[in-house]
Amino acid sequence: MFCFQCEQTKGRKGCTTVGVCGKTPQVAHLQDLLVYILHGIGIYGNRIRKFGIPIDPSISTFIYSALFSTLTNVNFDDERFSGPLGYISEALNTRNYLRKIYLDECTERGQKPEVLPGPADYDPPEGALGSTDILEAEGKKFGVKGNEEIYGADLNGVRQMIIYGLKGMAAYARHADILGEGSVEIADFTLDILDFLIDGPEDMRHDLAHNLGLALKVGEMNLKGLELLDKGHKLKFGNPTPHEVSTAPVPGKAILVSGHDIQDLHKILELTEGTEINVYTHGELLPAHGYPKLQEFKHFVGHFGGAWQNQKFEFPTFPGPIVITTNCLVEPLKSYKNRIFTLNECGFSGVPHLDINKPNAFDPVLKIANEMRGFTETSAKASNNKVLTIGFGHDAILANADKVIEAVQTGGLKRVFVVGGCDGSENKRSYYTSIVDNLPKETIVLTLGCAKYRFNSHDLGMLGDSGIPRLLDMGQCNDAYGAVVVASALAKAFNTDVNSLPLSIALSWFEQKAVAVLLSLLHLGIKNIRVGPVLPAFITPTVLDILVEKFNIQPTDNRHPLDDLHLMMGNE
Ligand code: FSO
Ligand code: SF4
Repeated sequence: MFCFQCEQTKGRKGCTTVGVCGKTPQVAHLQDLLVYILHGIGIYGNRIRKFGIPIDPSISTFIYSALFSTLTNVNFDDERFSGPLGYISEALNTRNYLRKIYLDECTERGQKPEVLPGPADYDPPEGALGSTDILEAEGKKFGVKGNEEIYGADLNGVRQMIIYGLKGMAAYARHADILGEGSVEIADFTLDILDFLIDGPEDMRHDLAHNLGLALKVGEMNLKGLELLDKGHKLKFGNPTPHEVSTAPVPGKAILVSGHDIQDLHKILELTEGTEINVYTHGELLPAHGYPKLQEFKHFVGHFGGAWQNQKFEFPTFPGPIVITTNCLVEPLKSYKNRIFTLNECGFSGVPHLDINKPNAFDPVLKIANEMRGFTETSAKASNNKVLTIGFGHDAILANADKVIEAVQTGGLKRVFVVGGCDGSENKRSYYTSIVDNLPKETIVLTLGCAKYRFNSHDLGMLGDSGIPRLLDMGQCNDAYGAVVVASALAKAFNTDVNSLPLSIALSWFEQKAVAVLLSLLHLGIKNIRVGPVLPAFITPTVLDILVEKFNIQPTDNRHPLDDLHLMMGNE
């Protein structure tokens, strides 16, 4: 196996024997095979689309879902890829379905079908479907390293960045889709790019600048997806408002819900309403407490735990079943493997996978919740009790725009910081905490994503007498869209561009959604972004030089946060 798609990749080069995340070589090869076949779907889908034949939205839903399943910390279950009803089998069926439409249309038009490359006609050997061993062996043919031989390290790195950005974009598009906010433009773009990477004109495929441009285009499409997701959340669950969330458990039976999917959480709240079971959020679901529709549930009582990487310490102490709606999932310990469940694209061998939209599918979770003691008076009292203030979406912040503008004009607000993204276990991530903890009092911080757990309980107080808290939790990593809206609104108010605002961004990255968000920011032309804790292994020194020259990207690796803070405060 060779995988270098996330920040924690082994030795900053690539995971080659087993993933640092726990991904097995089997799953890594199956995922490589799946992505290869998805290119075949792109090749035919793109041609059909260009014929003017509408493509059923279920095709893009499947592509997003399949790409999502290959993100870091999502699906570790080989059978979900290789099984008779697994992703690979469905990808082949989808590719064959589109191939038939293409060939039929060529016949109809009296046109000779094109001779198309690899994944357009690839078929695994007879009897392979359902066999992890055979499909794994097939996947070995289509890994990252093979591409490197063809394209060289620099170009291959950019091509992989396009794929990883596409994976992140697909994850967000999938969330938006579920909320009824699908986009034909994003779906078409996905087909186009999957097609281009294999069958685009050779000179363009080998052109570094062209590929960098495509990576920014992924960022542009991702931004559209984030906007749709923001819209979908608001239409369905109301506009987030500032809200205090308790981490003090309530005595009684309990279910913990983790991941990003607010729709699933809402469903779980409906399924548990009227029972004696309380529902808690974990990880990236904390922001769900800010939505009015979810606040209506009396048994939606609080939040438990911190960022994803602490699961193994925190989950054993949660006295009820745990439901993982999306990433980040890490290998469950024995102590809670019998009470953890996955939904959607998530999976882990031996962990029950549920479709909560099917009648009674959620019963096993309810059963365990009822059988377990839940929080007792004593265990509730012994817990780490904090109050976290959340719900500062872009509308809530812009409702105070006049105060922010006044504070800038009077010198009460010297700089706005955006510090957020993903968390992880490396010590180097304390960079972000140091930045936040040492900010001058004439600053505010917008934060989002699970990176905020490093400082979201720190008391930064208020911005002078403006009534605005200095630490504003905008929500999930996808709410990076909100930060863009706020920055654009401020730029407009001050009749300038985002790069001329007193604004600094420090992005903490971990997986492919963060790659997509970074590409979105670069697509907007935003400069001077700090990125850490270490740079992606797929960005070579040559490509980094280009990004530094164009965007003045600043790796935080080996930088002292206080030196950086000094620079960010206008001393660059
Ligand atoms: Fe974090 Fe995980 Fe939200 Fe990521 S929980 S690391 S960028 O999946 O998506 O911020
Ligand atoms: Fe390694 Fe990250 Fe790939 Fe897992 S997802 S195998 S940790 S590079």
